[in-house]
Amino acid sequence: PDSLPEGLDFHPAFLDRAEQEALLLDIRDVVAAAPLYTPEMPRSGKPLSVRMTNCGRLGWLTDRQRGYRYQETHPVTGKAWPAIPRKLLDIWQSVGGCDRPPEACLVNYYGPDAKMGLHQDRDETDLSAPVLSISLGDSCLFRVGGFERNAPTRSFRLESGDVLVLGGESRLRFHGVDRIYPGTSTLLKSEGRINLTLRRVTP
Ligand code: MD3
Ligand code: FE
Repeated sequence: PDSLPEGLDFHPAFLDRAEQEALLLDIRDVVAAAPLYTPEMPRSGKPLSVRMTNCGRLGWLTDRQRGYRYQETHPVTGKAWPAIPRKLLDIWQSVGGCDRPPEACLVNYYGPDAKMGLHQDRDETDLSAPVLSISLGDSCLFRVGGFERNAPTRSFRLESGDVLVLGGESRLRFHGVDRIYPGTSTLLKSEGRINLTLRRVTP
């Protein structure tokens, strides 16, 4: 396979099965306090196929009226986001390579037919900090490109327990999730994939 672009630090099977199960219990608590909701595209209001929630001081969201942004409260309940579980802070400490703690953890839930189009992550004021991604449940086909939408892309699979750290110039690469491979993991009680994305938002 092709080597990954500079700035992508891939840790396959970083979490063993017991660690994935323990982390999943923490995420179930987060979702109990801050339910998954369906985000909408700015202006069109078209629903995303991925359902989302957050933990941490700030959460990323999008809706028709106000578009992409970070805010301190859940868009449906109006409550503050729950705290980031300690296990996630520990993972950030050990492989994130950033001395300050993450401020936001986006929880993405992909059902068997969900996907995420090619995009850049640029809603954070601090683009120097890395982004750390953890995959749980079914595998997906992930795609990473260059710094313009039409640049060539490379695809690879992300599997349950994999950790990906995006730093340096790669922080602004286009990326997306082309498809889920339903039934490739027994971690979740049903089909689907959870991705946790830890970020700093403010300088
Ligand atoms: C590569 N999520 O929430 S995380 C997102 O699997 C998002 O749910 C995907 O993209 C998911 O914004 C991918 C991995 C990721 C995150 C940021 C990146 C890959 C990246 C930034 C640059 C290049
Ligand atoms: Fe992204």
